[in-house]
Amino acid sequence: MKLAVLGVGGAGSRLAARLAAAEPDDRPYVAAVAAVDTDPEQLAAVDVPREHRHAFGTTARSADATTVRTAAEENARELNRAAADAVPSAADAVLVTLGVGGATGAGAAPIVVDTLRERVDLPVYALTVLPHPEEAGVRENARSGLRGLEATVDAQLLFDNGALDAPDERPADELAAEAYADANATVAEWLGALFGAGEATEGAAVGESVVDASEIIATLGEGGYATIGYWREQVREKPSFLDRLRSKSETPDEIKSYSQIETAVRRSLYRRRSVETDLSRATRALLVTMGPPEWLNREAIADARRSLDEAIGGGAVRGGDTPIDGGLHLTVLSVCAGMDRPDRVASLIDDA
Ligand SMILES: Nc1nc2c(ncn2[C@@H]2O[C@H](COP(=O)(O)OP(=O)(O)OP(=O)(O)O)[C@@H](O)[C@H]2O)c(=O)[nH]1
Ligand SMILES: [Mg+2]
Repeated sequence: MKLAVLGVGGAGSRLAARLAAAEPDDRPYVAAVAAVDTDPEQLAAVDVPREHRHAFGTTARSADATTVRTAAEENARELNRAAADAVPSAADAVLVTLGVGGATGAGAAPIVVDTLRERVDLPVYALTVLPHPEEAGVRENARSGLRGLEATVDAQLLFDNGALDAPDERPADELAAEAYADANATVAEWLGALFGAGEATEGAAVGESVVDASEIIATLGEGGYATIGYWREQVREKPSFLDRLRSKSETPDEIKSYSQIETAVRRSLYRRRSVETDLSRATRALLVTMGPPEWLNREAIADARRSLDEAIGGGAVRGGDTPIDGGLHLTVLSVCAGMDRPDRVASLIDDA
C-alpha cells in the first residue's frame, strides 16, 4: 500500500524521514515524504527533500498546543498547499506522523489533516506516538492532540514510547535524533512489514493471499485506534556453498513450521505490542506472515487467524502472506483495530 507520509513537529518529522529511509528495498511503500514544523532548525536537520519541508508560525519555541493550533489555523492556506503538494496521485492513503506530547505535533496535526481533507480524497491515518508514561509535562498537549485527531483522522495507529524503550524524558532538541534513533527504527521496521506487505516489486515473490491496500484500509476502518504486534525470528541458516551445490532440501517438518508460526503469533499479540491494550476491545484485525515460503505453514496460518479472532472477541479478521524466497527470518505482524480509547489514551485525556 503506497503512503504519502507527512511528519508534523520534531518527532513526526524524524519518523517520516526514518520511514522513508528504512522502507524495504523489495517492497517500497513510501510514495512521498514531507515535514512541517514550527521550528526551522529542527526542520533543517531532517532528511526530507527541501521542497517538502515547510516551517510555519512562530520561530520561538512553542509554548503549548493551543498556541500552535492557532498559528496553524492562521497559516491554513499555506499548510494546505504544502500538504496537498506532498500527496502524489500514486498514494493509497496519507499517514500523518507526530508525537502527541509536543505542542507542534498535538496542535498542528489536526489542522493539517483538516486542510488536507479539502483537497485530497484519501483515507488519512495518524501514526500517534504517545509519550513515555513517566514523561512529565505532556498531558495538556496530549489531551488536545488526541481529541483533535479523534475528530479528524480515519484511524490512529498508536505507538507508546514506553513500549519502544524510548527515553522517559524529552531530551534537548539537538539530542533528540540520537536519543530516539532505536525507537524510530523499530517503528520503521514494523510499518515496513505492514505497509510493504503487498508491495512486492517485480521479481520479489508474491503471496498466495496478498495484503493489498483495500484490506489494510478495511482493517483500519473509519474511526478508532489501532495497535500493532510484531515478532521476528530467524528460522534458518544461510545455506553453505556445499548445501547449494547439493541442492539440499531445507523444508522443515510440518510440526516444526506449525509451532514456529503459532509461537510467533502469540508473541506478536502478547509480548511485543506498540501499546498495551485490552485486545478484546478491537473489532477488526489483520495478520501478516512473512518469511521463506517453506516456513509459511498454511494450516498454522489458518489457525492463527482463528486465535486472532478469539483475542479480539470475534470480529473481522483479514490476513495475507509475503513469501520471501531465500529469506532467513519469519516475521509475524498483527494489527488490532477499531478500538475505542485504550486505557493509556484515556488516562492522558481524562483528568487524573
Ligand atoms: N518515538 C519518538 N518519540 C519522540 C521523538 N521526538 C520526540 N518524541 C516524543 O514526542 C513528544 C513531542 O516531541 P516533539 O515532536 O519534539 O515536539 P513538537 O511536536 O516538535 O512540539 P514542540 O517542539 O513542543 O513545539 C515528546 O514529548 C516525546 O514523547 C522521536 O524522534 N521519536
Ligand atoms: Mg519541536
